[in-house]
Amino acid sequence: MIVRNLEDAKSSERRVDSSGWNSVRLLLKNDEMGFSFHITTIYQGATLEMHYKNHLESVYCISGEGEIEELATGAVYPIKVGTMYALDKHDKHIVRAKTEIVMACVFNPPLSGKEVHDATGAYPLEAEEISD
Ligand code: 9YT
Repeated sequence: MIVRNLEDAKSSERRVDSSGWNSVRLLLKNDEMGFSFHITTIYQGATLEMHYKNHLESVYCISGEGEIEELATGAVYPIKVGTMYALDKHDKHIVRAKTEIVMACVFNPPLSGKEVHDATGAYPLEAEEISD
């Protein structure tokens, strides 16, 4: 069994900081679950364009408010507490955070640890591992 606590993980290597967001990676590839599980905070006012070409992601909004735009269609969906979105077609998208947003995120295949977005808004398939 694997048991971890978000508050402990926040002050460990599991916390990754990037422009407009941070991600605390509670489960990673080396946990051998077949997915990774993160608690992501997007800062108020952030606009993030992403395109996970190598991963599928589902996201659940725990707190905060914003919107997601599906770039292929121009459709805009509100994000509020209880909203789930799944990027089942590796959908290119923009998240806009009206307030700070806290989200639970699952990635398949799992992230290794230290990934941040590249110039195309994607994560690489392989990255440096966190090994605690
Ligand atoms: C909502 C979103 O995808 N933000 C970027 C961070 C990502 N979810 C992660 O690495 O946890």
